[in-house]
Amino acid sequence: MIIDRADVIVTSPDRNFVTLKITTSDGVTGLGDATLNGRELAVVAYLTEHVVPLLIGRDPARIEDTWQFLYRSAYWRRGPVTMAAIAAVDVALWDIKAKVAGLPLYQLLGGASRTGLLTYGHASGKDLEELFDSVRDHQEQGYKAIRVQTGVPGLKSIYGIASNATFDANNGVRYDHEPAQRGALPNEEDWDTRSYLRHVPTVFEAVRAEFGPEIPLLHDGHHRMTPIQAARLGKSLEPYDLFWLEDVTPAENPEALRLVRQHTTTPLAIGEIFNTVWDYQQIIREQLIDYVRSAVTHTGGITHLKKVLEYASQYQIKSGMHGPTDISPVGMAAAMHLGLAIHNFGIQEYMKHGAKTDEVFEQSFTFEDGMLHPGEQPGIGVELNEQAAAAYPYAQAYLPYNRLADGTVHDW
Ligand code: EZ4
Ligand code: CO
Repeated sequence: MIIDRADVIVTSPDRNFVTLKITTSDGVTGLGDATLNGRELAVVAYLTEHVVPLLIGRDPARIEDTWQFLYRSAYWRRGPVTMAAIAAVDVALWDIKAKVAGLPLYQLLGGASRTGLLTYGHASGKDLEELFDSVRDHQEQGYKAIRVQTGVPGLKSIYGIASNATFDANNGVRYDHEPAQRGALPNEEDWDTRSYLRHVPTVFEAVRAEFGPEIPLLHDGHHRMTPIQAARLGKSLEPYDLFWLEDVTPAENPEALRLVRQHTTTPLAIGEIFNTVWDYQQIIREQLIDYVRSAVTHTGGITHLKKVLEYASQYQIKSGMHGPTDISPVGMAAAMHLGLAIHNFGIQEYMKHGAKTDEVFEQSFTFEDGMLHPGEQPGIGVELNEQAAAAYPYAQAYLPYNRLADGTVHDW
């Protein structure tokens, strides 16, 4: 059996998705997610121009060898575009291997280590009233753990707040929240760290008073603070017992977390924009984090993320895989198989996709009582309805960016 063809399919049902479909000489197909939010077509070109020609004629069973070949033969290693492309190949080959074996992929990864995956959903609101409604709505949907993001007085538009206006093509489906916006230019948001640092602890105090001490609560700082500001935030949130505080400082400088760690016992999560084990090397070894945020889609696939998580397991660091709507159902399913199999699973981020996305990607995973399960279908359990996909052509979209009051560009 050899790889006969590989097609890169771009579709934009509720948002843009890039999917690699590998077909073998025996007619077995495998899917991989290569979606890089706001830079989708760079990965399409990387795959189409440089990777697909290398795949034709290869043995689809040689997953590790193909991974090493694509990573090392490029010479220009790492980076989000390269690693999303390699991830798509890797997951598609795992999908094929599991289909050939007639087993759901998690069985090939060691079998189930648990009955289902604890998830967290995204509650948000511009003020407390809206936020409380959103938390209640998530509890009604079954979520047992909830991320809390709110507006900050004085700031017009900030990260993490759901808005039905975000997506015109969304057909009334509320994404909590989808930050990428269709259009020719990125949206500008505003930011003020001092206002944020004053406001956030009051929000968590109110949420604990309303919803009690039991429910695991999470929060995303989205890379905006200096180490000393992040340390202060972690400390000021300690009374509210967060499950984690995410991305407190810009991820390029992992050493910044050392100072944060010295000042707070609030658990820390980072890594949604990391691509390789090298990005994690120091912060895992020095135990500067508690959760690894990488998605299968952005970290070289199952083959590589499994290595990151095995390394993390030596230090009691757990998985907290990235699962926003820009991870396609293919990427989500891959994450679920990996999460079900590994010992050091922590939590899985999960936001429901829109109805159009569910029409394009036929899924066998389930979400019940706040828990995800990848299902028992051979492979990863997702198939692409190519006819449906073709009805939604690529639409240019960008993530927003931030400016401070004086016009300076700030981390988003
Ligand atoms: O901004 O997925 O934790 N979740 C996040 C996301 C990211 C987007 C970027 O594509 O930080 O909302
Ligand atoms: Co995040």
